[in-house]
Amino acid sequence: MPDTALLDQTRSLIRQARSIVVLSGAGMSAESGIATFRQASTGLWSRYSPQDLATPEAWRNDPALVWGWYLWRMAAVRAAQPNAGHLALAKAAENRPLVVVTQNVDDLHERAGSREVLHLHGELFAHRCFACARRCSEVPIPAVDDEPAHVDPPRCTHCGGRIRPGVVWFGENLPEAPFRAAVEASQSCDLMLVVGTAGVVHPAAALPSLARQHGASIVEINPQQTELSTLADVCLRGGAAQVLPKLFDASPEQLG
Ligand code: BV8
Ligand code: ZN
Repeated sequence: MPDTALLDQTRSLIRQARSIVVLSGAGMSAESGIATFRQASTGLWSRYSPQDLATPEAWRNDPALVWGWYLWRMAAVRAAQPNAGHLALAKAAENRPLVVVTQNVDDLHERAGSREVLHLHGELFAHRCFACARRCSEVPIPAVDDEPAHVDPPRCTHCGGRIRPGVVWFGENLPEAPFRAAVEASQSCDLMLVVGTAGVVHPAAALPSLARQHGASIVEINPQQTELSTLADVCLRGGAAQVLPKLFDASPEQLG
């Protein structure tokens, strides 16, 4: 847990802030039991690197393997609960302007009650047709297991095209509206909390320096040092579920 002086310094930045942006990455969901993007996945999926599977080439190459991987992740997210970090952010947004900009494709921020969530890399449950882009609401999600099952993606009822995960793969453009809103929020906030990201995936990783160029203070919340640490005014070395409640929930005497 970070030292009290750094927690106090961050709490006073929060008190003074007119608008706060929280940029979250895979580490935000780690304490909900969701493997982070670069942590080797558990079980038999560990022989696949997410970087290789989260691409249009992998999909064209073996859509059943990629769809099986996403089904496994959908089942894991369905079985997970928002953690104390997600809940602290949702509560904090009730009485101050706070926007969550997330690189994550899970729905844990929303399930914790966050209402303003900008998904830069799409959403795990927003399946759409690869051919005609029509949304597809429900797909059968099997129970969680480690088997990297090859599952043929369902077909679009409208055009017969394959249904794909509603996420942004490497080499694909980010969705315009959420990214534009994230850029605007980063340019106008006076505090950005960077939570649980290694800061290597662009253009999301450029948002903290954009915020800093526009005068924002930057606080990193991560047990490890990252590419973004040198940019931060304060580095809180701890887990999101431990640190965020301390920043928003606790009264000063509870800071221990
Ligand atoms: C694009 C959806 C235009 C899929 C994901 C500029 C420079 C360099 C490269 C590029 C560039 N511009 C574009 C690129 C290429 C590429 C890129 O950035 N490559 C990188 C790898 C070098 N970017 C793109 O392709 C993007 N598209 O720019 O379009 C374009 C078009 C064509 C050609 C060029 C440009 C699209 C990127 C989106 C990819 N999709 N996700 C899916 O999920 O399956 S990204 C994926 O990585 C996840 O969304 C994840 O959120 C994200 C970022 O990773 P992190 O969140 O940082 O997770 P990671 O595991 O790495 O780190 C976890 C961190 O948590 C660690 O620091 C750890 O210490 C910490 N942690 C652990 N436990 C905790 C914790 N923190 C707090 N509490 C804890 N308990
Ligand atoms: Zn279709």
